[in-house]
Amino acid sequence: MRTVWLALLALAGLCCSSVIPATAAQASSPDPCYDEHGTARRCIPDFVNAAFGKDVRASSTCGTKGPSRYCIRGKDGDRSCSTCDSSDLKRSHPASYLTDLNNPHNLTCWQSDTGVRPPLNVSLTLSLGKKFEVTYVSVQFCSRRPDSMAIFKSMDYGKTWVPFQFYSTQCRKVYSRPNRVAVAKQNEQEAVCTDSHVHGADGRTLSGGLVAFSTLDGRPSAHDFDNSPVLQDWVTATDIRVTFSRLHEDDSETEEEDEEEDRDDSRFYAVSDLQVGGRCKCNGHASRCVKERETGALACDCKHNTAGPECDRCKPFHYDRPWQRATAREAHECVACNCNLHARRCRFNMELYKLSGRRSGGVCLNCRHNTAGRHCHYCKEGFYRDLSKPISHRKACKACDCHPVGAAGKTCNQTTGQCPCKDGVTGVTCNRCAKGFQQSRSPIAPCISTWTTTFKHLTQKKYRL
Ligand SMILES: [Ca+2]
Repeated sequence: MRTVWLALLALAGLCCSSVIPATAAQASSPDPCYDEHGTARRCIPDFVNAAFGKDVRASSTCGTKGPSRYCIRGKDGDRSCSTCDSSDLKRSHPASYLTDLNNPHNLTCWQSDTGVRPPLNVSLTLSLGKKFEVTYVSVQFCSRRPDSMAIFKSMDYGKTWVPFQFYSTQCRKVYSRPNRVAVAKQNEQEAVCTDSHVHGADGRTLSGGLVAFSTLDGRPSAHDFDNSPVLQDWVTATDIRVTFSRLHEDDSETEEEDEEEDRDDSRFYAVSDLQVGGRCKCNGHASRCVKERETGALACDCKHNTAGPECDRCKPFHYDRPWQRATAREAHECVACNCNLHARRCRFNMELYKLSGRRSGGVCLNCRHNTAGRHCHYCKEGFYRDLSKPISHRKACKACDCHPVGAAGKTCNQTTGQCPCKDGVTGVTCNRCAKGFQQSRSPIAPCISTWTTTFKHLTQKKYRL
């Protein structure tokens, strides 16, 4: 198990940056988010040590309030003492040593404060700058492993924290949790407590300074991660915090003969490397994360018509189907609304999407060029289709121009453009009298039958007679 971890850590150590520079070579290489036919497919950023080079906030660091003495016990049992001083580079143990390049031949270690009353509760807080999907968190100690420590994560940039994992020889006493409880399907998002950092599977006491927490280890849905929103959420973090709550108890037992002050000198935590192995979270829609030019913030280089820091929504005008995370089988790219080039905005409608058999749910907004409809696919009232032009043409819809007096309304036939004419009126726009009719002065009946007028004249004559 440990060998696997070491191999994993070594691998993560190789790729020491979470940002891959956009070089000319990369720009010309095929985009991993599309196959050779240009079809969208899932893509994910490289696996990195997301902690590398990032700032870590330590609640306690030795030598920051002036030089302080500390002692360590060697393998032969001898104590050797030194001074920690933050103003002296050779004697300082700053938090930046937690995430610098980890060279096994020249370990650089952060150290918590020593002194008469050293703090026993010490925390290390690391901001990843954006959401990551964390595979493991590892802590490599320079001192002995602490008796009790916990790993927390935040998904909202440090506003709220939830536990990832507890380690203690006294889980109930220190963290009020049972020791080594198996994770069931119902509580996959729960942190467990274990003494495995001290006691190996065979009951042996573990030596060496590495404590590594694998986020998916022992979680039932891990093999079906693609279809487990619970675990996708569980591994997501923007910040990581490691807290040490208890030193290793053996220290005090073996040092009973030492003076009180000497004991305090050796009561501190020291860590050479804090790693957060994982991938920049882009929901399968980006193959890399880049620093935004304006803000300097880390963000996914979103493809598949997605947008947002984690490609967690569809980009504007691509709301024809709902946003979805990509899976190994389906890229779930966002699709543009079909507005026949007449609208720049659209919205998603779930009812229409369901009615279409989950194919299309986009509704165009503010159709221009006198068009109307969900897809701006017909002419608005008072206009008709010019069939000599395609519907996407700017002049696909012509004004009806119905005659204000001759027509009975302003709306014409959508395909022929024929306006509704009053009795005796004719023409596409109802602008002239039909055969056998002549113009009158009445706006109600602008054309009257010539026969009627003759008859009227005759009768009038009759009456006069
Ligand atoms: Ca280091």
